[in-house]
Amino acid sequence: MITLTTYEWVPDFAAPLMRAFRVRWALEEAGLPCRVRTVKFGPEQRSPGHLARQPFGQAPAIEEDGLTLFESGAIALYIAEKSETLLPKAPAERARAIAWLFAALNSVEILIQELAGIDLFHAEEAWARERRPQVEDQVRDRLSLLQDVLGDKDYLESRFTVGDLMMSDVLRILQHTDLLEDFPALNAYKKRCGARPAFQRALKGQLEGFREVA
Ligand SMILES: N[C@@H](CCC(=O)N[C@@H](CS)C(=O)NCC(=O)O)C(=O)O
Repeated sequence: MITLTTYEWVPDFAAPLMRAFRVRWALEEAGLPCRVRTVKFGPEQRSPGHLARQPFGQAPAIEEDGLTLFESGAIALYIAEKSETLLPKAPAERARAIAWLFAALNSVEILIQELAGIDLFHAEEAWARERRPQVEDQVRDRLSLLQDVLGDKDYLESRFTVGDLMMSDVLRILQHTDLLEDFPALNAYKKRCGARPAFQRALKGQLEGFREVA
C-alpha cells in the first residue's frame, strides 16, 4: 500500500490547496487506499529521514514497495499508470494525457503560483505591486489560450485523464482571485472536475486529516 507523506498542519487557507491533495485525488480516482505519514513544518522538514523522502524537504512524497517518490507530478503519473481512469492505454491518448500533466505544471502552474505568491505572501511590498500587473496579464493570456483549446469539450481531451486532474487542481490555486470568472468555460471545467466523487472524497480526507491534529 502507498504511504503518503504530508504536513501535520498548515494554515487554513492552504489546507485545501496543498499539493498532497492532488495525490489524494489521484489515489481516489484509481481506487487505491493509502496510509498517511505526517511531517511538521520546521526542522523536521530538514531531518535526514524526511530529506531521504523529499530531497527539498517539501511535501508530498510517497513510498511503496521500496520505492520512494517525490514531486506531485511524478507521483500523479505513477498512480495514473495503475488506473485506466487516469491514463488511457492507447499510446497516442496516453501521450496527450501526459502532455497536459506537464503543461499544467510547467506552463500554467508556474505563472499562477507566481501570482499566488505575490498575493498571499508579498501583497504589500513595493516590488510585488510593481510586478503583479505583468504577472496577471501573463496568467490571463495563458488562461485564454487554455480556454480556446478546451473549446466546448468537457475535458482537455476526449475524456477525463490525469492531465485534467492536474490542470483543474492548478486552476484551484486562483481561488483567492475572481480571475476565472472572466473565463466561464474554464471555470465550468474546474467545477466539473471538482464535482467528481473522487475529488470530493479526497477533499474530505485532506481536510479531516488536518482537523484531527488541530
Ligand atoms: N514541485 C513540488 C512542490 C512541492 C511544494 O511546494 N510543497 C509545498 C506544500 S504544497 C511545501 O512543501 N512547502 C514548504 C517548503 O517548500 O518548504 C511538487 O509539486 O511536489
